[in-house]
Order: sequence, then C-alpha cells, then structure tokens
Amino acid sequence: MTLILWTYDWVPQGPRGHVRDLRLRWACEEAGLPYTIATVRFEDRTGPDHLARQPFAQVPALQDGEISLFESGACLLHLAKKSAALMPPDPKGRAEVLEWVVAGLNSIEMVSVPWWFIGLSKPAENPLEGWLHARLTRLDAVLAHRPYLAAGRFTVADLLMADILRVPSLRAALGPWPALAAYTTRILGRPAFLKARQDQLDHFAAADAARGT
Ligand SMILES: N[C@@H](CCC(=O)N[C@@H](CS)C(=O)NCC(=O)O)C(=O)O
Repeated sequence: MTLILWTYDWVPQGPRGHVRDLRLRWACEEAGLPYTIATVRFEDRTGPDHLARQPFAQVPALQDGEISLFESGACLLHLAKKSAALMPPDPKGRAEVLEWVVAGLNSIEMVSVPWWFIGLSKPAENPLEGWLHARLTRLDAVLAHRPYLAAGRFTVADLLMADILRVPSLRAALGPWPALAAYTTRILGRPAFLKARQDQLDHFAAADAARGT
C-alpha cells in the first residue's frame, strides 16, 4: 500500500526545506517505504477537507489506507512501526524510541520553536535563552556518551531530533555544545535526509512554475 504524505502545494521561500512533511519523507526514504505526495492548496488550508485531516490547518498529515493521521510525531511513530530501519522490534528498544521522540517534541521543540519565534523580532534579550540553554546542555551531556539517542543505533528519534536542531539559528547557537553540533551534522549527512530535503525544495519550485511566480 502506497502511503500518502500531505503537504501544501506552495509555501513562501523562507520555510522551504523546513516544512515538516520533510520528516515523513525522510522516514520513508530511510525505510524504503513507498509514498506519494498529495497537496492541499495553501489558500485552502482552512477549508473543511483539510481541517478533516489536520484540525489545525497545518501540515503534514499521513494517509495509510483507512488510517489518517496528523502531527509529525504521531506520523513518524506510525511509520516506525512498519520498519526496523526506523525502530527496533524489541520492547526495550521501542520504549527508548518512544521516550526520545516525545522528548524531542515536548522537551526540546517546545522550547526551541518559541525561542526561534521570539528571536525573529531581534529582542535585546530573548527571555527563553536560559530555558533553551538548560535543555541543550542536558542533551549535549547525553550525546557526549553515545552516538544515537535510543536503542544504540539510528532510529526515528534521531531523525526527529536532528530535524528539530537544524533550524539555522539553533545550529548557529550549537557552538557551546560540541556533542550536539557533531551529532546534528552527522545525522543530517544521511543520504535519505539529503534526498528528502531536495525533493521538498523541488516540490515547491515546481509549484512556483505552475503558479507562474
Ligand atoms: N505540531 C505540528 C506542527 C506542524 C506545523 O507547525 N506545520 C507547519 C509547517 S512546518 C504549518 O503547517 N504551518 C502553517 C500554520 O501553522 O498555519 C507537527 O509536528 O506536525
């Protein structure tokens, strides 16, 4: 069964290469899972069809036969159950992957996205700086002693964490955390990531051509 990954047909230049359907593309590429890309017109994202698949009018969403899912973390865990390339089959390995996927979303991205957003307005001081530093310091300490977050090898937890950490302003801030910087560079060097990223850039470039912009 071919999986369907939903994204927008078009987004402005800024987020290209960072739209979260990339997490799903990357996972499918790692696992060799067949998928196609389906699009909702950016202007139609608050229409009833898209709200039925993503209640916050966002992307990505995933369709797997009768199953329709939103939230990139939920979609990644769904994909991970299909392939040992993304998550080991043993209960201990699965538990570790689950905790680190949730940690990526709820302990790192929960801080990093608001930190990034506040930073866009270039305040003299970002009030979330200390909070983010504390989280990155702890994560750096974990990765100083092992190459991967869970199960002793690459899993979907690393895919997600590296995608969270690759926001440019965050990567620029990784200097004080050498293990974190090295980890992010290493995970982002994976061919499946490079392909997924290029495919997303090509997808939005094709949308420009179709719109004549
Ligand atoms: N928690 C959601 C966040 C999804 C999200 O922020 N999607 C962005 C694209 S990367 C989006 O759709 N932004 C448009 C909007 O929020 O209206 C997830 O991980 O799937």
